[in-house]
Amino acid sequence: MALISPSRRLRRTPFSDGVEAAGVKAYTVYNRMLLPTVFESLEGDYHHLKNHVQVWDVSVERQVELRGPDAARLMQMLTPRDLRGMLPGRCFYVPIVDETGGMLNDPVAVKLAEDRWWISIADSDLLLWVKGIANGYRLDVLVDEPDVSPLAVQGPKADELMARVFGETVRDVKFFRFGLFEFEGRELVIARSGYSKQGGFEIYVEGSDIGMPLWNALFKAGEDLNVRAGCPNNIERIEGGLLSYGNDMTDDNTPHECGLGRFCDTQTAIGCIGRDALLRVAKEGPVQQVRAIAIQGDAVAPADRAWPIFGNGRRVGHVTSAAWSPDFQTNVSIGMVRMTHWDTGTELEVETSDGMRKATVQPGFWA
Ligand code: THG
Repeated sequence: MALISPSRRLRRTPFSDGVEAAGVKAYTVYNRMLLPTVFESLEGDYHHLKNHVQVWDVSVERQVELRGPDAARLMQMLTPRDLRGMLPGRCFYVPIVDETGGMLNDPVAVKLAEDRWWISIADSDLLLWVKGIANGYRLDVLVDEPDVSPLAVQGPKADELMARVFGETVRDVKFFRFGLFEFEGRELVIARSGYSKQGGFEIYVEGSDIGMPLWNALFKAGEDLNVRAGCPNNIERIEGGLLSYGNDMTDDNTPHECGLGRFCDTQTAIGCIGRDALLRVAKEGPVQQVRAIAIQGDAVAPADRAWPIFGNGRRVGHVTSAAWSPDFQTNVSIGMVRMTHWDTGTELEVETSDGMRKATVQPGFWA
């Protein structure tokens, strides 16, 4: 692949200077912003993430802020997950659907107060959809993108590093909840969450000016913990079954096809724009669904397009993400598979960029 040409359209982040100084080797583009993908190597980063602690510039997880009396009403219009029981201080993983029940995004909703929410978005222009709804329904709510850039601290030593910078009480933050912690006189939202299965936190850095001071403080405090700059790791996230919007799902998929049925309460999510459509598809059940799939043979190339899946010689789906797993000693992948072939243990063939490979449906996260 050729290099990415820098320009103003391709936004830098408050931490880009630190990311560059740390020797970033590759970027992807996400929400029109730079997202690092490799520092040492995909496998080197993977082992380090599982054993130590990393600081990730995930500024690309842009926030859509809802502020005003109709904020909660608007939030419920966007998702089939019932938000009535959600208290301030909580984070919810929420499918966002359009009027056909198609997935528009799979963000984390952060409830700051009854009338103030952040939607921490995956890679699609959700701001435009939300602004359109707020204005079309004449809701009393302000919708914009604040100067908030998440910085993730992930890995088994994340608690130790965070306690050194923010104090011991940060250890008490529970999964998918947040607290307010001070840094240089500013209150920051810190949640126990992040796009890995290794545990850790996400700091919602409010104010670009404190980005590099915080970055530097974390690296200084973690010298003896072998802290490194890292990024969402494609091997680790496929092993862990974390979906990637635009890769593993698009607006052609319902949440049920994405295995996100457990985050839908379509019966009681009154006001959700896709509710009628989802009530219909939920009754029938999906005819295809995401699956973890082991692909035999040596390391495959990254899946930069959908790889057709065949069962008994017929097309039965496609692989959407794949990587060689050093720990599992096989290629791990995520694919969308028709119901006739989605049972655990089903033998398949995948037409990878490196030719046809045998593959097997794994027990997993969504079955
Ligand atoms: N954190 C924040 N914003 C984000 C992401 C994040 N925006 C983009 C992207 N990631 C959104 N997608 C996901 C996908 C999975 C999870 C979070 C965001 C996730 N899932 C857990 C799981 O599936 O095991 C837990 C879900 C739950 O139990 O609620 O963490 O990572 N701020």
